[in-house]
Amino acid sequence: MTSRHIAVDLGASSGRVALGTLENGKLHVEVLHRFPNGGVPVRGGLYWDILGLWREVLHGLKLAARQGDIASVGVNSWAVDYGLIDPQGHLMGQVHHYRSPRLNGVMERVRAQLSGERIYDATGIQFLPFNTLYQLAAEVPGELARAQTMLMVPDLLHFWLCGQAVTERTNASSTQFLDPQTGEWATELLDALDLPGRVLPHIVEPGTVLGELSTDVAQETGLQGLQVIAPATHDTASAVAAVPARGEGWAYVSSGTWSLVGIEAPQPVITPRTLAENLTNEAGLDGTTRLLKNVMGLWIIQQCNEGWGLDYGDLYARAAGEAGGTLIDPDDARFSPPGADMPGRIQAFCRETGQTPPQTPAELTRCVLDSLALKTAQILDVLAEVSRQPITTVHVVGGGSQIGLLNQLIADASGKTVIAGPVEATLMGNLLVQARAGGHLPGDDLRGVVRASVELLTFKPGGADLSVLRQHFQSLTRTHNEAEV
Ligand code: LFR
Repeated sequence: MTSRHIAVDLGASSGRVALGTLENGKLHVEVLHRFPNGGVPVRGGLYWDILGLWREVLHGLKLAARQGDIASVGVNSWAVDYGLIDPQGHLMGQVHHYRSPRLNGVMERVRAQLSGERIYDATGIQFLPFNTLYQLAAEVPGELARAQTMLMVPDLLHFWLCGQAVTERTNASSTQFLDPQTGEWATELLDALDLPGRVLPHIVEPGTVLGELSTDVAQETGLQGLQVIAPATHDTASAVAAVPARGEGWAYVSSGTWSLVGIEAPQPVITPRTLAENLTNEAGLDGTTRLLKNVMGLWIIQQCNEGWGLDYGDLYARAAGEAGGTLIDPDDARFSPPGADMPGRIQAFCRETGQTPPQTPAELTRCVLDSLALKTAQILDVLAEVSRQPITTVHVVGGGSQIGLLNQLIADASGKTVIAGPVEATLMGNLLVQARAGGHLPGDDLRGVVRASVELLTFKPGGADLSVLRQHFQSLTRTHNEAEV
């Protein structure tokens, strides 16, 4: 049995349209179209070029049409951002970027109105200043009153593809106003903030057939008779669905612009301890919970490299030759905004914490990678503790899984075996959920298909003794963790 599906994966720094062919229990992924993405600054605001992204998607679909006979298409993207739709079905205004300065101070204001405990008890979601809850609170008065519906970015693209305006569950959970116990919107949080819960669409599960490709899109792209199927539309949820793990005792790192460090739990874990650690309980595939923590990730290096313009392979090879040992807390709020002064921000952090600042691109990169590895190890310990499950293996998936140095550092810092790959976990998770929904994947073993389809690399701990560095890191981050929740 052969089936073919198209996955659209929109990431914060790049997007792609890929064709997946499922044949004899193996999935072959071919990226047909790759395009850059990023925030567009305008007069102090920061936005996504959503129409530009849509044009790239249409272009990718045209390329796919040349391949003939495709069963379905589905879109995933980063989380939390949305568009507002007016009663005529038109997009209102722009789609704001989650790093927009419009959010400065908003989370603090909302938390002064509703207590942190109340928000966390109702949602189990990590406090991040850009959660949709704070974005809605930052809307210009009147905008929400005019809106008929709020659609998350992948939902918006599905709406444009087939006319169905619904929200898919995994991404809905990133808003911080979905109740993981009832599975419904936690509208009482919006009511308490005077925000209109009526704009929230009906929630559907990953794997829901949304409809047929609209006639206008079919005409524009040359694709005929395709179903639009919602995958796990949050990119991290699709990536976790494709983690090639088996059995128990494993964690994952979805490594890219962000580093999402977590485990898959059978149900949400919402306790004073998970609140204190600021862990998130995002919805996963098939009713699972993604108990994880956001770590700033490769964003810091990406922003540095905007100025350096270096080849990433060379940069990481040079970083591997550095002694390392200078550390930052990658989750310090100063590293979140975009900007060419990222090396300066790293150096300032080092100076403030009594360390000699790294100077060269290789030294700066090594400093970030060491810090990311130590942060990952720290979170893995917390996850094992709160879930009462030992973790022995860490699956690193996504673009960052190609950085051998980082994989080895995570193994050394955590004392756990790291298994790296697949690079295209998000695309694979997206494609496999579509294939299953369309009845093309007998059985439920998505992860088995991934294991059969890709080569994985193993990194054993023991390269270096990092106990002193771990202690140093612990003392650097303690202050920050306390400030976070
Ligand atoms: C990763 C990701 C994270 C989310 C962040 C912002 O691409 O989706 O899971 O917290 O982007 O949306």
